[in-house]
Amino acid sequence: MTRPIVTVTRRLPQAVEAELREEFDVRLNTDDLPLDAAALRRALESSDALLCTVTDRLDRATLGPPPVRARIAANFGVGFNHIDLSAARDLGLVVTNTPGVLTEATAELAMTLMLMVARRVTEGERELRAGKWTGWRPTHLMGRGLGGRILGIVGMGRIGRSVARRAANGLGMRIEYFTRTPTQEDDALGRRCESLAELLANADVVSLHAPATSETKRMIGAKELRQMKRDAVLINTARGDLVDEEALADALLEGALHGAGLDVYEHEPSVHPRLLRLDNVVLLPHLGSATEDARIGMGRRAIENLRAFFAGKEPPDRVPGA
Ligand code: 8YV
Repeated sequence: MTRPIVTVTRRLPQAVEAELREEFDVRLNTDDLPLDAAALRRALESSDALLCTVTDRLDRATLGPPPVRARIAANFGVGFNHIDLSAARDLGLVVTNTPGVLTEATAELAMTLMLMVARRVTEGERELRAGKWTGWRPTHLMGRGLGGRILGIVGMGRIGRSVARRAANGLGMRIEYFTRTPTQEDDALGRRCESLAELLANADVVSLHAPATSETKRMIGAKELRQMKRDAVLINTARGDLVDEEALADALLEGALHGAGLDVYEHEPSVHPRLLRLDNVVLLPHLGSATEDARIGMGRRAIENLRAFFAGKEPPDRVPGA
């Protein structure tokens, strides 16, 4: 029996590539360089499935006109804003993602960023490595403690809730949240705000956990940054599209915020040059799900989706709308 051809657009953890080989005719990207539009289109035309990632821009131009051979794009990751779902639907391409398996890893990274910004960790490390540390002194790099402060969570999905629990139980923070579809479970985790403005005005730390959609694009701009407390911290481990980076650089430069911690950017892998020059922002290279457990879990979840699809079943994580 011929096995489905699966083009895997980036290197995956070894265990995942080995498992894929057991069931599929796998085409690996041994160089691990991102595929451009032409290479993605060739993959769509010559394979039965794509196992793709956030670095694959599957927009209408690339998905293009039918026919293609591929019938499913199994995304390695939970966010799918790099895939034009309506173009995928027009092409008859099923799209799946990998929810659940990266919740803990991403929540941990949001906590890491919160502490790094509040306690000025990277400023201290840079100073020490540059040989500029002159020794202990009472006024050296004083940051902000997080215990008892208000954490404002934007978007109470799996990751937002996990951050709420960690911040409340681990750091003793008080939780407020703003979300479009609140549940009773959310009420047990914190106080619901009626508007984003209310949350921004109350929170000492604002952490973004909303998906990138046309409604959430640049939801944090100049106006929203002005609504935040002057000594607040902004954390973004969701998607760069949510924040107007130019406006954030202005706010950080003017001292309108204590600081920011970013793991995602509007134009990855480019980072706004003005952010790169600021000391009160911690910048990480999209590491949210970068633990071995999460990345292997994501790979296995993508395989489960492919397996179900080619067995003629409904894939467990089919993205609605595609
Ligand atoms: C992934 C992510 O590493 O899952 C997501 O949405 O943002 C990341 O944690 C990335 O998307 C891989 O495709």
